[in-house]
Formats: sequence, C-alpha cells, structure tokens
Amino acid sequence: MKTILLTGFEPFGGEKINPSQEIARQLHGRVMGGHRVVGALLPCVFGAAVTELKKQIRAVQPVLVIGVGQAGGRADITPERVAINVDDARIADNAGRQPVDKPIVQGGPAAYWSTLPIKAIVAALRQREIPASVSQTAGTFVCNHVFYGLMHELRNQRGVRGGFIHVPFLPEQAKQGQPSLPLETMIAAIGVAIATAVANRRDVRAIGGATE
Ligand code: PCA
Repeated sequence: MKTILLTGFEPFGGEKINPSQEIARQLHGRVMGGHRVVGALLPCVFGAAVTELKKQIRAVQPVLVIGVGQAGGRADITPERVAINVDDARIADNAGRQPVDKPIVQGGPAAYWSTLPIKAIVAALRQREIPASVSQTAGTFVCNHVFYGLMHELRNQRGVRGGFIHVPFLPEQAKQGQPSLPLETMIAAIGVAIATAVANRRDVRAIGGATE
C-alpha cells in the first residue's frame, strides 16, 4: 500500500502541548484514500527537524508528505502556499538556537511552492464548515524551515508531492481572546486535507480563500 508521511512538532515556546503532535499521533496507522498514513514527530529545532524529516522520508518512501504545525493566534486551518529560503527566529528553538536572516539552503531558490492542492483543500474544509483559508506565509521559524527543507528534498523525487498546513491553538492553550479549534476538528480537517490531496493531483482555480 502507498504511504503518506504526516509530521507534527513537539511543543515549543513554553507550551506543554502542540496540536500538530496530537494530530500526527492520532492519524498514524489510518488508511485514507487507499493510502496508509505514517505519523512522525519532529523536534522544534532548526537543522535537526529537517534531518529527522529526511530520515522519515527515506524509511517511509511516501507518495505524499504533509507537515503540520501550530500557528498560535490563527483562527483557521491554513494550507501554506509557499516556503521561503530564510530562517529568522523571533524566539529560540528547543535547542536554544535563534538564527537571524540566515538562508536555509545556501544558494537555493528563494522559494518553493506547495505541491498540495491548497485551494481544493480550503474548499473541501469550508464545505464541511471547518474554518480554512490559504496562508501566504508559513513565517520564518521552524515550520517554514521544515517546509522549505521538505520541498528542497522533494525537488528531485518525481511524483512525490508535499506541503505544509498550520493549525490554531487548542482550546486549553488559548489565552483570553485567542482563537482555537477543538482537537477533533483539527484531526477531521487534516483527514479532509489528505483525502483531497489524494483525489486532486492538480489544484482547483478559486478566487479568494486567502487571508491577506
Ligand atoms: N509551529 C512553529 C514551529 C513548530 C510549530 O508547531 C512554526 O510555526 O514555525
């Protein structure tokens, strides 16, 4: 059976939990659209996260790779459009590293597009009344670092698609006034994203669906 690699991150920035870790854990082993999902955990550490990701890709030989990460403060499920070639950390990672204005791959392209059908995913989520929008930036912390590292790794692997999806805080993480989504909603959302990616090799053309 073909496999899908689904990665989540360990908690960071003083949090005790990371929704992406729970999502990867709970979807691990599920069969979706005729593909077996392999969930994996990445450290929230520049460099080490991509090393672990590449190790998982070699071991799992996936046809599709979806990275998931927490974006505290966002209100909806946000498939990322683009990964950019820069690390610029506002806070230290879990190893105490804080790169500033540093290329991820020296001499690499400025950016890689997601090869997930991001607008089809947003449409499928909205159809199920799960809040979703396309995000135009994955930031410049470890999630963007992993997303760029993933797309750089896949550049020579024909037919293997990949991308990144950010999710909001869980209700127990959100401080007053901050948006959140229940874990069950997020798990359902990533399931919908996987099914949509498997069913659509090409994206749909849709106006909107984007946050500014
Ligand atoms: N979110 C961080 C890194 C790990 C995570 O879950 C980010 O958005 O970069």
